[in-house]
Amino acid sequence: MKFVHIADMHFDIPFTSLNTVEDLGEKRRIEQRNAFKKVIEYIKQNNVGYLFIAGDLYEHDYVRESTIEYISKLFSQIPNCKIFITPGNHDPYIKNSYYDTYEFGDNVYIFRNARIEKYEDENVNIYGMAFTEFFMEESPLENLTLPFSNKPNILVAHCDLDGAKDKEGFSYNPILESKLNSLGFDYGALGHIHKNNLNNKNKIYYPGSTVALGFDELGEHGMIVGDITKERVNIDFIRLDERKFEEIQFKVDDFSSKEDLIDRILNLNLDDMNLYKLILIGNRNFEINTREILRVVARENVLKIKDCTKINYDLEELSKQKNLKGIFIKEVLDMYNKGLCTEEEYQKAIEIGLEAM
Ligand SMILES: [Mn+2]
Repeated sequence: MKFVHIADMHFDIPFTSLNTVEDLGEKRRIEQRNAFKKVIEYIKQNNVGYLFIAGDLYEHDYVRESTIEYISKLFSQIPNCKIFITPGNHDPYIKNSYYDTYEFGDNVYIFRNARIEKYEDENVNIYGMAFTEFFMEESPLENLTLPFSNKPNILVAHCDLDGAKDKEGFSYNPILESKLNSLGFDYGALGHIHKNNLNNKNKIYYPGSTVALGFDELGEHGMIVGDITKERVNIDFIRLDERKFEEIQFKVDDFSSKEDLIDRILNLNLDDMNLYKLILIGNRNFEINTREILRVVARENVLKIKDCTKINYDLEELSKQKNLKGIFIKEVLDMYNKGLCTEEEYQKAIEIGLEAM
């Protein structure tokens, strides 16, 4: 049986991190739609019987009805494909959500319960659950048992795996891979983690977000396509997002002025389709103002510059000098040693001071 597995599309997300470039957020929302169209095209052309959407299909707080209509229309173009949706923490099944109020077609099955439910047909058993609020701390999987079946058992769920946590330290619907294996799932169609884990040995996969949402989602994004029997599962990854977010590190040691650095960035060989964040490293010989550089460079696809450089002065040595520079450095160094400023602040202060002298 053939299937497609996607997750974390986040339709209508505002893309606030892309606001530095005019209309880029809107372009990305169009690209989300294009990626989704490709999913539907693939299903049509390959007679795929099942589409698993493992949560965060849309952003509850931002999604518009017109977008839901757009999604639903595309669903109706693949009437022979059964579509299973397990709402996630960004699109929970709650009262007055579109999952609650909108009438999707007959081929769309939405899991509506925080406990595990089973859908069974002649080919497969599909187990799924919904986020019914924006955060779920405990997984209903803990108490699940699977009866023996000759058909593949598939789990579709939005969850954290093996103790993964978000930046704030929260685990969403946490489950253990070993638990899924011991229960006897033949495929885990997961969502929530935006980076794919295609080398997983245990048939438990995240496809990653369908299109990258920002610079914390580097590399290729798309969908998993698979073919499963009780004995084996073969999967492939198909890229859907034509853009990539990329980081480029470069050392500033050899540049003697801001102008040198800007010239170098202007001549960087970049792929027009990708979006770039430049990370400056090494020892700098001049003050770096990333905002100013970004403005002067004005390359459409260079969105961010992060300054991780250190100043190129031997401060200990300079602070021993019996002149204005020495006294100044010693003062600032003392403040830093007393904890009155951060390392970055003290470096900036010295740099600006020394340049002024
Ligand atoms: Mn997500």
